[in-house]
Amino acid sequence: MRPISLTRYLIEQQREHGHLNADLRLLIEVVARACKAISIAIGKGAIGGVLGSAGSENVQGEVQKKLDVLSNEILLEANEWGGHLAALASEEMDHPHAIPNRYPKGEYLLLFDPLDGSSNIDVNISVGTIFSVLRCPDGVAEPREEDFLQPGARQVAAGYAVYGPNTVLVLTTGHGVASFTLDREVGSFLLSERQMKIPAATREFAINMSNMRHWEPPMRRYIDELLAGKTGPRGKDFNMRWVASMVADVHRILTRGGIFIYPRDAREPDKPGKLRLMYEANPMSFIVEQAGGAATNGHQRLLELQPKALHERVAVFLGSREEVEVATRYHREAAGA
Ligand code: AHM
Ligand code: MG
Repeated sequence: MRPISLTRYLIEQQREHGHLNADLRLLIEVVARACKAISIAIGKGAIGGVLGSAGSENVQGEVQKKLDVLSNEILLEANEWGGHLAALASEEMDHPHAIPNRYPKGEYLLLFDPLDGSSNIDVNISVGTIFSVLRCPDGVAEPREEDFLQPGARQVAAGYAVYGPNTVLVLTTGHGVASFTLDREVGSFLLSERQMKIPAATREFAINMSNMRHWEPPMRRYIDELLAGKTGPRGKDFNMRWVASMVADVHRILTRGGIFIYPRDAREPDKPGKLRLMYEANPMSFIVEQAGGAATNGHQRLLELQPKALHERVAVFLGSREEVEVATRYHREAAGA
């Protein structure tokens, strides 16, 4: 069978299901094209002069890598002029970015983490780009921060690119999850899986165990029970994986199941987690739910949370439904809910 390109897939979705309009299709194609450019830059590594620190800090006080800055610029430049966006926001920028007046404006808001897992760049381990698409509220011509603060359930599309041994784009527009692999010679993303599904049960978990001493009691209880294996309360052995690139960990879960957890912990008591609600948790939750999995903050469905700030952090439990349910139940019980 002839391969199906991302363009053809999107046009067929538009024709068959009518849930994609021309602007949303353009937006997805523009983001995919930017991901190709990022993939090429990453692929050059040391010989492209792209490794190492940029010598700057982002709004979260994290040191930016050269590739964080470059990926952000690639996504900005690609998305400014097409007329499909009302505004965009990035994990690497303090405030929303307005579309310059010389370009037409569209009805969508785009949010992205341009390069997720950046601690892995210099050691040649998979990193990724995560994006989320919302509709600009009616009647808003100059979107401000509050216009972005919509619950994840209102996303109209979300996706990620994982830059690993191959570059894969995973996409949902609310009708299941499809994946595309970059054909480097042809330069296009080709459909590799039409409907990704996360198995409900799993024997694999992903968490940074070095933070265990900072965890809350229900978190410890859940992991202690997994570690107890066959002779423990769960009655089966579990395996552990932690790439420290959320995109790569989530991609493994979409491929073969598992639970990914970045819980709240006592290191920074005023922050409810490490990962960002708008740039990481919401798009990944939308994808995971569309693939039959579940996603919570330990208490509530992530997609129902009302965001309070653009760079808000949140605890994340996502992946195979049965495990997310057990971990969430333990947290709810501990809270007396
Ligand atoms: P980043 O967006 O600054 O790269 O941070 C997010 C990353 C996730 O990809 C990953 O799951 C997590 O941070 C790893 O954190 P840790 O180094 O604490 O294990
Ligand atoms: Mg990130």
